[in-house]
Amino acid sequence: MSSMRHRLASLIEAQAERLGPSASSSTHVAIILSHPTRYMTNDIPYPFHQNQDFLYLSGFLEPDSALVLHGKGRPDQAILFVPRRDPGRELWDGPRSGKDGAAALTGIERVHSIEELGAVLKSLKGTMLWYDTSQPAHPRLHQAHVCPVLEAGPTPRTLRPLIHSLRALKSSAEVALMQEAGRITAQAFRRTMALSQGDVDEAVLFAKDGEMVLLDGGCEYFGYVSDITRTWPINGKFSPAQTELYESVLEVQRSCLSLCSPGVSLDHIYSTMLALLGRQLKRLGILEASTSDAEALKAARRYCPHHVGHYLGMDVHDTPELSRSQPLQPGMAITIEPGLYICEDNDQVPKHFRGLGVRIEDDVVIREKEDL
Ligand SMILES: [Mn+2]
Repeated sequence: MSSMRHRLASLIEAQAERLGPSASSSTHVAIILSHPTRYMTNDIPYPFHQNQDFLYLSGFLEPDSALVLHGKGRPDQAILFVPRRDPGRELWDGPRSGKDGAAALTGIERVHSIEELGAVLKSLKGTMLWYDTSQPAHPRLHQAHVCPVLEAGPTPRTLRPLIHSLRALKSSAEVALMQEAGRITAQAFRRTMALSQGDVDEAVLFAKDGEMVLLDGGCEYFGYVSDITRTWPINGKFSPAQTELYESVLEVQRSCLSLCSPGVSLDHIYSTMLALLGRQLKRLGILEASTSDAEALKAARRYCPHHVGHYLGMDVHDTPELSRSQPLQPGMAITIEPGLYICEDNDQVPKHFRGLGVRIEDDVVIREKEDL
C-alpha cells in the first residue's frame, strides 16, 4: 500500500508540475474517505464493502475512516483516521483496530481518531486540494469534516481518475490474487456443470431438457474479483443449432483474445468483435449474404447489445474513470465476452435459432509483447 501511495504522490507531483511553478511548489492535500456502514433496515447492516480507492491506498477494511496524504511539492506523507475503540459498540459490531492496531496493520505511523479529521485538515493549510466532491464516498464525513475545509479553501482537483489509472495497472501480487479468483471460479463452474446434468432442484437451477444455461459469475478473493461466463446445454448435449451458435461465438472470442496486447484498446477490440459477429451472422444465415458491412455492424450491435469487455480488478466493472479507448498496457486486466442473443419472437431469423443465447467470457491480463 505504501508503494501505491508513493505512486499517487508522484502522479500528483507530475500533474502539478504541468500546471506551472506555483502549483508545483504548493502544499498538496489529498483526501480519500472510506465507505460508511450501510443499513438494510434499523440496526441491520448490509455486508460491509470498503471503498476500493481507500482500500487500495491504505489496506484498511473498517468503515468510518479516512486517509489524508500531504506534503510540499509531493504529498508523500500519510495520516490515517480510524474509529476509536468503543467496547460498547464492539460488543455488537465486532472488534475495531483502534489507532494502535491500525498503525500496526497498515504501517502508517500517524493515526488519529476519525473525529479529528476536520481539525487536522484545517491545520494542514494545503494550497492545493485533491478530493472528489461529486458522490463523496462517505456523505456524513464529507459533510461534517471536509465541507468546512472546502468552503474555506481553493476548488479541489479531482483525484479519482488518478487513483483509477494506478489501479488499472496490476502488480504481480495483484495478478496472483486475480488468478486465484479465476481458478476458484473455474472450479465452481465445473462443479455446477457436472451438477446440472443430474436431478437438480429447480430452485437451484431451472432449465428444461434441450435448453442451455448461461451462467455469468465470479468471486472475490482478498479484494480482487473474477468474472466468467459459460453457456452449456442442460442435458449435456448441444443441439445442432446450439452447436452452430456456440461455435460462432467461440470463434469470435478466440479472435478477440488474440488481440489482447499492449497498444490495442478495448474499443478497438469491440469494433473488431462487431465486424466478426456480423460475418458470423451471415454464415449462420441470420443475415442475408448480400447484407452490406454497415448493416451487418448494425445487426451485430442488435444481437450483442453490450461491449466486448471491461476492466477488471477490485471491482467487476473496475476503474470506470478509465476510458475504454485508452491503449491497453502490460498489467491491465480485462474481460473478453462476446455473445449472441436471439429473441424467441424474432421471425427474421431461422426458426432453430430463436430463443437461443450464448455468451463466453474470460479474464485476461495484458503482458509485455514477447520478442519473436
Ligand atoms: Mn463481465
